[in-house]
Parts: sequence; structure tokens; C-alpha cells
Amino acid sequence: MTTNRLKNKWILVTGATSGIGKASAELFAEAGANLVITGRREGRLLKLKKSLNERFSSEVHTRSFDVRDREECRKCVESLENPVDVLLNNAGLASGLDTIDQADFEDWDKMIDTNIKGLLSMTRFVSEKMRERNEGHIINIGSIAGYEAYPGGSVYCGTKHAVKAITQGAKMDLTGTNIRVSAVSPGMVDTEFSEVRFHGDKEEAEKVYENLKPLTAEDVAEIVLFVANRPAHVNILDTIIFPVHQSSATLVHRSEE
Ligand code: NDP
Ligand code: 8X3
Repeated sequence: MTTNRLKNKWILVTGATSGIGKASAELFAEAGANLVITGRREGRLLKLKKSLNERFSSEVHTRSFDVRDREECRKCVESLENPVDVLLNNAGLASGLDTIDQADFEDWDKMIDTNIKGLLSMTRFVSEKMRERNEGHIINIGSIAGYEAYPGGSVYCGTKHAVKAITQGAKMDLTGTNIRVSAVSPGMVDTEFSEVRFHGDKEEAEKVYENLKPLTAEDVAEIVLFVANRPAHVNILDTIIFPVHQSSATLVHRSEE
């Protein structure tokens, strides 16, 4: 039986309105941790808070903001009464799958400003406070796209390569402290990710997961919890998680029907 080290800890989750962030918030609450759930869609945050409050005894706070707005990130962190034990940098997106010569600049800006700069802002503000306490854990959601590029994914993959480098560099910067830094890097996960990538085109999004059993958000959340729940002297730097029928960013086996 695994020891539960998460009870009464404070976990800040970015992008908790959907997918991996929401599933992680649910598992953290089930483990008895308290939560600050964030994202742009306030209605969804309030709904999740209500549902967590009905099922678990954890304290849940909401902060609705866009991680691309650095001052909003600062305000969020400064507004917290309790120190953050675990920062789950999950908010992120792919926008478009166009080639380098055709892609839309707005799509590029969205990905770079959210996946890299948003993650950096949250990390900067939270890690400063973690260093003062000499404790804490930063967990970044990376991707197989941080290890490989694929056609149409140059910028999304570039942002996830950046997340890998930021994770490694932050771990180095915090050497000698008790602060842990980790990444969790999945392959295909069935969330709203593809719908967002294809700008709301549900049919295109469904094709990504056709005749293949992708990971679920809960599958990834379980790994996040495992990483967060290690003893204080254990730092998992990264993990790559695939569905069994995926072997690289682009090599997938789809069943016949
Ligand atoms: P979802 O689209 O289901 O969830 C994305 C979350 O990010 C939402 O809660 C969204 O909240 C939040 N978010 C996006 N942009 C912003 C922003 N500017 N400010 C604040 N929050 C934002 O996708 P996933 O759960 O799949 O994605 C979570 C992470 O997992 C991402 O970093 C993604 O790159 C990564 N990933 C996903 C994989 C997949 O196949 N699904 C595989 C590997 C990694 P809101 O819109 O309310 O702001
Ligand atoms: C999401 C996984 O392969 O679509 O990061 O880039 S992939």
C-alpha cells in the first residue's frame, strides 16, 4: 500500500477546467489535498469546485485568469493565503496543424504565450516563494512532442521541447534546495486538446483517436499523482507515457474496424 503524502498539501493546478488538469484536481482532492484550481472558464471552475466539495473534504479555491497575462499570474500567486506545495503547470494547447510556410501567426502566438511564457510566469512567481520555504514541487505537463517533431507541429513541438528544457534547467537552478521539479510527458490523450487544435472542428478531432484506444485524462492524472506522492528525497525528472498502440509521436497502430 502506497503512503499518502498528499493529505492537506496545497496544489495549484493551471488549466483545471478540462482534460488532464481537471482529472488531476479530482485525484488530488480524493487524496485529501487542498486545491487552487485555475483556468479562463470561470463557470467550469465553479462547477468543479462544487462537485469536489460534494465528494471530498478538501478546501478548494478558484482563480479565473489567462496565464498569458503575467500580471494576472502574479496577482493569483500573491492572493493565496496558503503556500503552494505543488504547482501543476498543465494549461496549454496546440492551435492549428499547418506547415511552417502556411501557418497562422495568431496560432503561433497562442501556443508560445501559453505553453512557454504562461508556464514560465507561474513558475517564476511560485518558485520564488518555494525557495523562501525551501520546499515545494513543480510538475510540468510536457509531451512526446517535447522529444520529437512532426509535420505541422513545428511550433507546438517547439513549445514542448522548451518545456523539457525549462524543466531540466529549473531543476539545475534549484540544486541544493528541497524543491523538486518534474515533467509528465504523454502521447495521445483523449481530451478537448484535438478539438482546440482544430479550432472547434469536432469531426477532425475525432479522427485523431479513430480505431485506437488513446490514454484518458485519468491515466495521466494517475502518473501526476504518483510523481507528486514520492518521498521528499525522490525527484522524478520526466516520464513518457504512450497508449500501448502508440510508439512515437507519429507511429500508431489503428485496428481495422
Ligand atoms: P484540454 O484542452 O482538455 O485542457 C487544456 C486546459 O488548459 C484547459 O483547462 C484550459 O482552460 C487551459 N488553458 C488553455 N489555455 C489557457 C490560458 N491561456 N490560460 C489559462 N488556462 C488555459 O487539453 P489537455 O488536458 O489535453 O491539455 C493539458 C496539457 O496536456 C497541455 O499542456 C497539453 O499540451 C498537454 N498534452 C496533451 C496531450 C493530449 O494528447 N491531449 C498529450 C501531451 C500533452 P481554459 O480554456 O478554461 O482556460
Ligand atoms: C500532444 C501529443 O502527439 O498531439 O502533446 O503532439 S501530440
